Amino acid sequence: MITLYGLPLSSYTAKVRVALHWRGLSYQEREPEGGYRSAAWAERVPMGTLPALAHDGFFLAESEAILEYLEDAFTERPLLPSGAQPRAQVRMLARLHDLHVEPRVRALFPLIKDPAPHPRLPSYTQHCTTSSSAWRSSRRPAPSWPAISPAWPTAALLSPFPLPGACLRP
Ligand SMILES: N[C@@H](CCC(=O)N[C@@H](CS)C(=O)NCC(=O)O)C(=O)O
Repeated sequence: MITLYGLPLSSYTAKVRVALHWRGLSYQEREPEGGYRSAAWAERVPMGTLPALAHDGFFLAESEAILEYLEDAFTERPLLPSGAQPRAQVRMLARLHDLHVEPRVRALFPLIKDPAPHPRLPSYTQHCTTSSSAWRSSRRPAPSWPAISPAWPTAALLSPFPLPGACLRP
């Protein structure tokens, strides 16, 4: 029995959801009882984050750790390619998502609630346009890239993204 604790808007949760679907595993998804800011959730996950996974009494937080657990526990349909270098490339993409893409996407969340144009939106849009072409031309390791996609959910999540830079930093 697998339970994914997550949120619809969370791309960290989406990584795990993609990995579960890729393997054809049946699971239920729900939000923590009382919400992820509750004291009960803090007891299970000290950082109070989502996603988390429960599997036959085993409980784990942190999306990358969960992906690696699924890779080890369900070996029939691996997401990681074989070979040290392709595996390292996929892990690099995962880090890029976790450390650089998601935090900048998250900085835009207030726009959902606030109908007024965000003062930094024009510079963000401009930056996305320029960094998108820069990403394509200089950062994508073209020869081996297709071989690893969609090897790891983050690779699939990340590939259409530009790599936003510093424009959303305060
Ligand atoms: N490193 C964590 C980050 C997870 C994360 O930040 N999740 C967000 C939801 S998308 C969250 O739980 N935010 C609540 C908070 O940080 O208080 C992972 O990869 O699972």
